[in-house]
Amino acid sequence: MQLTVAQKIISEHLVSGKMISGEEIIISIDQTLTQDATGTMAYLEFEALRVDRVKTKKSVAYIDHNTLQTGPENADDHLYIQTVAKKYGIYFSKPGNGICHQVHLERFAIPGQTLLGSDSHTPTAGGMGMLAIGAGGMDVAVAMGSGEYYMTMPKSVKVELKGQLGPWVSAKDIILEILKKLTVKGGIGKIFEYTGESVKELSVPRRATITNMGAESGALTSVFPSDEITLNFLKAQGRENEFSEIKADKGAMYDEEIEINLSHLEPLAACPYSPDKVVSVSSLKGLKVNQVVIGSCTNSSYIDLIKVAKILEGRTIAKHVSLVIAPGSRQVLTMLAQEGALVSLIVAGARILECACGPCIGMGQSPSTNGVSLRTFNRNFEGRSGTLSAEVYLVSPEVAAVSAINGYLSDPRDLGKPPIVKEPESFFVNDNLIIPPANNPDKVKIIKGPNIKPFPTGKPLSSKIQGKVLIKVKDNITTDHIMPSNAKLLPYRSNIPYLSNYCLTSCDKDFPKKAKKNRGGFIIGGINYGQGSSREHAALVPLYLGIKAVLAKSFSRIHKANLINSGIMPLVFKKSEDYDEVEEGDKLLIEDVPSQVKKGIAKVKNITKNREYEMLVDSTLRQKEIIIQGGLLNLTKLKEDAKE
Ligand code: MIC
Ligand code: SF4
Repeated sequence: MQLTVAQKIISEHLVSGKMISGEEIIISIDQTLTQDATGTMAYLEFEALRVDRVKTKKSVAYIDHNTLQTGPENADDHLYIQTVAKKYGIYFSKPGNGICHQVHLERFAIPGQTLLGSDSHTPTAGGMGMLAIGAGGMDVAVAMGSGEYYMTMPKSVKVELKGQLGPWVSAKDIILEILKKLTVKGGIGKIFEYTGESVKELSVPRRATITNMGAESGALTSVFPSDEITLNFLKAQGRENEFSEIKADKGAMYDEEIEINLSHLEPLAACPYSPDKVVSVSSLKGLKVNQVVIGSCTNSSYIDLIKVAKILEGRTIAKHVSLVIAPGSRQVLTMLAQEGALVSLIVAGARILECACGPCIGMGQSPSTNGVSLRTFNRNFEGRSGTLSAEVYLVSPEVAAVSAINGYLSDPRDLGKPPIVKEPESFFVNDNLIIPPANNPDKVKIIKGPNIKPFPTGKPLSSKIQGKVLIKVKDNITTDHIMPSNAKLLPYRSNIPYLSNYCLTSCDKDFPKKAKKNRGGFIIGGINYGQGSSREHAALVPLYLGIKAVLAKSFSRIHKANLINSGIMPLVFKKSEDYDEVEEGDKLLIEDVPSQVKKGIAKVKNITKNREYEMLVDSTLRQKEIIIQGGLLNLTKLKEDAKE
């Protein structure tokens, strides 16, 4: 049988199930990654599983999100993660070493292997021919403990790349074009597989820009073949022995096909407040910008920043612009320094930040009130920058650099010929900030600071559930709405009671008060509820507030899994008119809950309006079992107890 790249990797890792789209399968997981903002919770959950050592080939814990350290909380989390990593067999990437996805691509990603990461941009490693999937912390904890992951077999979409990119048009414009076509929900249940004559024109970091931001379409993941380009990158990283070739078979079958002619593309920008609100840069030409930020796991590789340095060389940024640059890894920063490019950046007026997520997750550098900020990132959701009224546009590093010089959004093609830049033949390799696990785990003591609070766990489903509708929200609500992340809140990622005071406050500032007063209730959502981040806090915090179910038109993949893993029911409106009818304050009642969940259809009574809604429990058999037991941890413990 002829297979696609993803089908080849899945078939080699298939533990059980049939490779038919929509079917639940179990795959073995070779590698996991965590970052610190989701990692503390993931490791608390891992500890609760009572496993001695991770079962994966390689697990890595990164510190990259929470690096501002305005109090002891961040550093306490780092210490907890470092000690857990040492004890349980996990490599630890110290703060300053770089953003998890960039460092993973450089030092750990292996073609043909599987990677599960507690961050939605884990698909970055798909640029290396890996099957790399983002998930909630609990799923990653279970994968570390068992070496396995349950998932729904996706549909495969062939993305055929043809033609050549024009001058000043980049990999970022390819993925922006795809998002424009498909929107932020167009990838749900799918995997994008890149093929075509132009794939060979894209280096691994450029491929990784595309697979990274493919996450914004809601796709399970995106993958490139592993070919001579992959081999060259691995050679340059001193890891050629980890190469293997993986290409789709001729005649492999895809469920859908898209064709992108690269020569038709132009520089693009995503407008506030969604990565799919894409227009041409030329149509926005002249928009005055206050801030330009270059960095994030999408666009902070060596090739991106060396290009920026060449553009800025000998020039000065506009008087009213603040230019901020956060290199993706210490490897990138060191090479910029060695080659003198760092001097060009500094002299032009750039503010250099440490190698971390930084402004991408609102950890500093919030724009001014109503400020216009151009960013090379992947997300521009409302408020994510830390300034609610700021307007964030997502662009390529080329557009960002040229606009920083001009002070207004500029089409770089007006500048004449682009600088010539090449991928290096060898990267600077120094892994001294990656700490291997201990050989004598029994001697390692885990250190938990006072801000690390126990996480809430769900209760097995009771037969009757009732409560009020506490909030009704619109389509495409992101996890940034549900559980905001910024410099003030990120230090509390291991403190659910504290975070609960901010849940959904950007939609209704009184939501936490209402939830506490009513001892929980229901949330009503529109289409694609919970898109964006993998943070399971967006489920654990509602659980803490007593939320019993979220009734929505549809859910994003990771958030839905996080709700189920915490024991909250995600229910889907069978008729969208019912969404229109239900209002905040309505009293809802669900009876015979466990048996309705098993059947897959739940009748929800709206007592206030004297109406009944049919809701789908659109979940696999295993997920239904998890809901009935009140969360994945309860189910896992139950199964373990049954074994003993
Ligand atoms: C993000 O880009 O939104 C984050 C911050 O990396 C999240 C993870 C988190 O919330 O900690 C993600 O993408 O999963
Ligand atoms: Fe970090 Fe931003 Fe990438 Fe998320 S999207 S991992 S916050 S750099």
